[in-house]
Amino acid sequence: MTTTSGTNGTHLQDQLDVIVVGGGLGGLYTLYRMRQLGLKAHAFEAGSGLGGTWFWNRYPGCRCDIESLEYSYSFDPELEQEWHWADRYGTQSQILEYIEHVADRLDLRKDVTLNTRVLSAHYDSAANRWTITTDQGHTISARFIVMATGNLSTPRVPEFPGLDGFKGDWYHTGLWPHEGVDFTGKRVAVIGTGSSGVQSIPHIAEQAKHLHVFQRTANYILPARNTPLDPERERQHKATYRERRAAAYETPFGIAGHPAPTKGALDATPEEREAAYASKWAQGGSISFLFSYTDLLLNQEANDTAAEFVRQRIRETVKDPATAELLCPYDHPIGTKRLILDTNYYETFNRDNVTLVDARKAPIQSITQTGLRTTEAEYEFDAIVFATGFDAMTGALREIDIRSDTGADIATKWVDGPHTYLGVMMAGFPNLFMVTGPQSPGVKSQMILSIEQHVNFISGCLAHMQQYGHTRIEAGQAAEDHWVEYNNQVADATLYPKANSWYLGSNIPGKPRVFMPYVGGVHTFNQICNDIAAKGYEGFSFDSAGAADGRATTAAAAGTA
Ligand code: N01
Repeated sequence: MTTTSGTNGTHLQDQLDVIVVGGGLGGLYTLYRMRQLGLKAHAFEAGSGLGGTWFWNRYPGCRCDIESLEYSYSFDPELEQEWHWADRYGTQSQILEYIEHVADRLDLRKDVTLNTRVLSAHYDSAANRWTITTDQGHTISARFIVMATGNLSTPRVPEFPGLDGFKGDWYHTGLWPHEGVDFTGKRVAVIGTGSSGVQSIPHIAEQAKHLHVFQRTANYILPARNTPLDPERERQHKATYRERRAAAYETPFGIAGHPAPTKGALDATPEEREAAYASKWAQGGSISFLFSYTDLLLNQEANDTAAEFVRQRIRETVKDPATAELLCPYDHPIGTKRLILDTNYYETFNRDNVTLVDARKAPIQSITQTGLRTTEAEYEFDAIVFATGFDAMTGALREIDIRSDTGADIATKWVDGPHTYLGVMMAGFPNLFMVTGPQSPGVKSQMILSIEQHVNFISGCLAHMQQYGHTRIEAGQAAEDHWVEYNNQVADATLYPKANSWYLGSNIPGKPRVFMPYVGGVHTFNQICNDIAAKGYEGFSFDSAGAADGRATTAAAAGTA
């Protein structure tokens, strides 16, 4: 057992106020905010470097689908003025460089232990402390624990029989080798056509002798139209950065600069619709496309008009009609899975060295020593790339043995899907916070804005506790139940649940099918959080050094939203 940790060799045991799990964008901002409260916080990160998603996902073509000027921290006005983004959409290496710069600027590295995976987190109610164990043998405790574990941080390779015996090389996009992979002259398979597959396929196709793409579900893919960042656009954006950041909180996706639509698709003529979609298509990006009309995510008939527009673009681009038709999505409404932005994806299927395989008609049965077998055919490959996604939103938390001595454990609590209050806390787990946990808008928003919003809310809770001398905070059961029900109602009023997506957990066999993100919008969520804070953190219970605090605990039973 080790009780000493920290890259600076600090003796942490019994000195910590806050354990932070994760050294990505959420973990780093948490460290910064905890310091501002005068709390001693330390983060544990499984990777050998900082950056979370942007540390691990190094596959060729990896790039953010939110524009660089938006996808950045907003808390430091000088930083946002000083930092120069090279491209309209940041590449993985550009974003990682930015994160590392922020860590250095704020001197955060000394409070992060790398190469260390947290295995368990147990709460001792008498001591009112959380104790973690790690795969490096640490046992460390603190008063609070903040899970900044990410939503797409648990890569999953489907359990195909035979993978162990494959004689070639295989990779998962979310665990890409740091030294890169050279596919030159190789026969390659890519399995999966979500964002990771779509971004990597054009690059792999340029190198491979032959590339087979195994597609189970066709997706809606819009052009990114990435370019070097236009200096005039950067200047204008930076001149109004503060206003833009504030305005982002008033929008559904946490991204300003996209005028909200004012009419429904079915109120427009076919010619008007075509012109509207074509203009958004030419601009590039997904938010502006979804903002063409008010009802695209609410009304199937309206949605069909946008979906057909995209299918027409696919048919225009892909020369072989059969391949084009296979690439056309029909099985879910556009926008109900994460919209994908591409550069040259559809064009890639015009190459002689690329073959699209219908893995729905003929599912992959097994990996063989020399390739893979579907229900229809056998293929030989030198390398297989699994772009098969993640156990999203709940996977990283469920991998940690989180329990309390009062009987709560996360495996039991979430057996039928996640139960949280605001995605920030869970009844039964005092003093444990989540950053953009399930049932928060995180993945349905500009992620960094949601991280900041959540961490600011957590900081507000802790400042409130400092002010009133509380030592324990817990989500009330009634408030949590109400939030879960409300979350489901909001999702059910949209078309989102119609798609088999990782939002629903449907990509993981056996995972409960529950729609996990909050889709009421950043603007609504932020307002709800502000109202809850203004009411003394309504829905949470507090007590002080073991003695219940009447003022706060009475507020605890109330539901919200
Ligand atoms: O994963 P996915 P991802 N046989 O789950 C297929 C973010 N992200 O890593 O749809 C055959 O979307 C699966 O098929 P199906 C972004 O939020 C952002 O691509 O389940 N195929 C699907 O095609 C994104 O949404 C960026 O039928 C199998 C694919 O694997 C999220 O991460 C970049 C299969 C998985 O797609 C996840 O994206 C990258 C099987 N047995 C990621 N099992 C940007 O910012 C699974 N599949 C741009």
